[in-house]
Amino acid sequence: MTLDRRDFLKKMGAGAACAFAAAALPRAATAERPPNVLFIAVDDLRPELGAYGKDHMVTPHMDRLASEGRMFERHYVLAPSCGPSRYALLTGMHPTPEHPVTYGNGAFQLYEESVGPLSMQQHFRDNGYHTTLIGKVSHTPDGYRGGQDVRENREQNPPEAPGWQVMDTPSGQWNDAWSAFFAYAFGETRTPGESPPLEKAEVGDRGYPDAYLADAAIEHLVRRSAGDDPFFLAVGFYKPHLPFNAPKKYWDLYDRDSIDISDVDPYVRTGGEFFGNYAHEAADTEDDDYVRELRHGYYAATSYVDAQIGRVLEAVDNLGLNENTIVVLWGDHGYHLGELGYWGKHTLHEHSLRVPLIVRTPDMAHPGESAEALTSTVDIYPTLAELCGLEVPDHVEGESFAPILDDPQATTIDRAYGGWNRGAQHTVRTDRYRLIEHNDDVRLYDHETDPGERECVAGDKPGVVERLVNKLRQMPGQP
Ligand SMILES: [Ca+2]
Repeated sequence: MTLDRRDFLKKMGAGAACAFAAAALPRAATAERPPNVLFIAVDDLRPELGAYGKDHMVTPHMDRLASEGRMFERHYVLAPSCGPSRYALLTGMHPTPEHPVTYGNGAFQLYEESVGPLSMQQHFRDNGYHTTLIGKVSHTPDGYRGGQDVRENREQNPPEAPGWQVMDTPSGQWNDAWSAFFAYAFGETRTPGESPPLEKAEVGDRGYPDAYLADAAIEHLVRRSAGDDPFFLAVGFYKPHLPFNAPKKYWDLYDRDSIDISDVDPYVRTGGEFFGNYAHEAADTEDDDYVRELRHGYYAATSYVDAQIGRVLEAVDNLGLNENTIVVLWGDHGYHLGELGYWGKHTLHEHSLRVPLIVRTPDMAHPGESAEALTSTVDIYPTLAELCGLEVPDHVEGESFAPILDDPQATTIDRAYGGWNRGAQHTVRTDRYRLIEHNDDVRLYDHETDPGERECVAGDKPGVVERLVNKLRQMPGQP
């Protein structure tokens, strides 16, 4: 895709060309037109990218975005699962015991029951933005209601969360969004309990669905760049979510034998996902070759989705949208690839809650300098609202981190919260510690000495425990 913005401007007339010929627009909204937002969600993406100091990874496009924007070293999601994490993103709210559903994948039911708050996309739409969803932005892979048992005519269902003017998720050779979400090559999809958790097929990029999502995103960028209204375009890629499938050329970027598995611990337990949905047994995790193969698959799927993100960012460049488009890249939660003996995401450890967040604004101050400050996913809604000149709705519980975009040394919050298991488990992360509370069991980890959260030090630090338990009680939405 090498469409030039100037070609569009010719069609639009000289007046528009003059407006866009101005020097870089200020970051905040201008009188003429507020900035566009391109929001890229990546499913189950660990902060295991070259930009995050993981030199074994081949992720040049996300790395480049980080070099041009602000990379957040310590961004935390609210829950270790797709639905609740994305619900917090789109509402700006913490999970709450008042609505236990907000801790689980059914979080978006709240909209169905008409008690959902004003969504981020609805707020942008109400303020003159054209809003588009492509792929997995809320919980389902196309944003329509309906679980895996609903595969046909999904577009007849209402959206999971209101506010999208356009919902356009191509499913290519897989015919429906759920089949595409669990895609194997050649139009195949997952058979629960039987399919392998990884695949290396000799196919091109369009051998898997994320290339189609990138195609759709590029098409909408072209269309929206010629439109009169600012746009809010959200694109949700499927990989590296299980199954760890990718074209062979992305597997070939890594040498299996050199994949480090020294931080893989003996099996303790696994998420139901590996067990229930794929031909995976606990005993397999004692096999170093298999463990290396799983990590290899995750890395290949990450490089594959990186390439698709690169195509979308290239279109942003080629269309001349950089000067008035905010780009956000966000992972919906992390993942244990054997750390602490766990395979999956459903824990409140650092591995599950820390994710990549990269924000690039048109007039980025100190581009390429990363920020160490804590930020939380509930902070994204108020940040984007502020950057685009919108009021922050009263229900939003996050705090704008726009000051960190101006100054990478700035701080905005001193804690990041999380919850899981219908409210039975909570966590708070501070600059130095993580505390996890599960009923009467309280665990404390000291990141100054133990970044892998391997040793509970609650017994040694009762004062810290007391302080952080009190902090946890201040989590918004708690009784
Ligand atoms: Ca996810």
